Amino acid sequence: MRLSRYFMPILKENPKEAEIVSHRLMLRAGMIRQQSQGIYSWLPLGKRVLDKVNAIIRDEQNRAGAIELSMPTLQSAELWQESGRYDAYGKEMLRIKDRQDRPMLYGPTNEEMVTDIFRSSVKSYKDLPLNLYHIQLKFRDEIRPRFGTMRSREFMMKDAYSFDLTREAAEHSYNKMFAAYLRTFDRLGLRAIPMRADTGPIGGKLSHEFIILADTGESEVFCHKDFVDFDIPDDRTDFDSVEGLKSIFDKWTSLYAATSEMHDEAAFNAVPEGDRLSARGIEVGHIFYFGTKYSEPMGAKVQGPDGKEHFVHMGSYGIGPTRLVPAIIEASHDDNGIIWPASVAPFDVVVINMKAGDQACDDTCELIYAALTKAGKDVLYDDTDDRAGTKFATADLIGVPVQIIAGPRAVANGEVEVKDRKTGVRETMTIEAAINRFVA
Ligand code: P5A
Repeated sequence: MRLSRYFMPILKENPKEAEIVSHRLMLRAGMIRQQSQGIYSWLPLGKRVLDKVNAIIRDEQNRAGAIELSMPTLQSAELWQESGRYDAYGKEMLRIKDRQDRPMLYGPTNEEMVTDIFRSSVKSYKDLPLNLYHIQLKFRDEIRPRFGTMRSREFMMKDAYSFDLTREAAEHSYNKMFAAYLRTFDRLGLRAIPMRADTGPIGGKLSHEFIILADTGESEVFCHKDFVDFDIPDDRTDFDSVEGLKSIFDKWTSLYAATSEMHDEAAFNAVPEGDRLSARGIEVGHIFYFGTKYSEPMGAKVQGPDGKEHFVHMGSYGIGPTRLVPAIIEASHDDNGIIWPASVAPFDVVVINMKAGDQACDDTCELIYAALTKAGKDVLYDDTDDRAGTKFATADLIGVPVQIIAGPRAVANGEVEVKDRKTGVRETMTIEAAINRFVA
């Protein structure tokens, strides 16, 4: 992508409305734009990051056996009247009437709709287990939308829904998502700790919030500090192994970890003082087991091996991609801007032409740009005629992991500078060596 032809509206000044660093940097880097309170457009740079986050989420959902579909954002009120949540959900639900005066709503979550899909076509235990998910926009009329896309009214969610014949089978489905979440957040460069949490309007008695420790987090959390160094299930994890997944779940729930709503002061005080971590955190995911809460009132049942009908046991599993992007920034930035983990960076490398219009600089940059693009890298080429200082500041602000800098003096020697955004270390090397770093 040539910067001269891209759309990346950088802000020079710090936006006054932004209270936390991720919101400030997302606005300054031209990643998002607020359209109305708590409702955002994702501009091209932001969209690239969001897409990469979603690709990792999708990959790990698929690995764990979940199957992707797509459900609508607008839902009929009737389904919610069946489950009893239409009245219970309260003011957070945006209620709409269509031209026939039929009550509709912009979905805050999809338990009812997916239960309706399930009951219409699954009739036998032989079709279980089943886990259906999608990545889709939701709307919650939050009383205090804030911090940009961290807590917005319209936001994206990956929501998965599992169906099983028995409670034991449903626990295995829960453990699959539990392990998939640990892997997902790790691949996003984050350390997320599962904590016992309040189930709120989704319901049920068992749930875990996945929390990233951050001073700017909205949740108050308490946990054993060993969680910070626990091993993540690797890519040989067998998602069909009941014992294997149970042992991952048992290990990751063996020590104290709870959000403030579920906090048990006495149990926390039993943790040796030096091991106690009391901090603030960002909830980036939340998984639930709620048994037959929706299947019973909505009549979602299957025939079991005993020939009898059984209401299915369900769970639901949410991740917030539009919250994850600012959460990653909260965890990874410096005074100059964002530092993206390579897995979600909007571009793999930025090529900076320090003297656009100078033949040697132009030729060198074009050569590098073409070679890296051909190698399948996402390359941003700063071919604008801005001052070198402005270009460096922009490259640091948008946080691309590697910068290749081509200035007249180095280029005259057949060389460029390669800068690592995270460490700030700069190395001079031949043009060929710079290319080979990515191609080899
Ligand atoms: C689980 C999937 C649910 O809605 N139903 C379907 C269950 N869970 S949840 O905890 O309420 O939300 C899941 C995740 O969505 C993100 N999230 C938000 N992100 C940005 N702005 C918001 N207002 C917002 N509300 C929820 C969080 O990451 C949450 O863990």
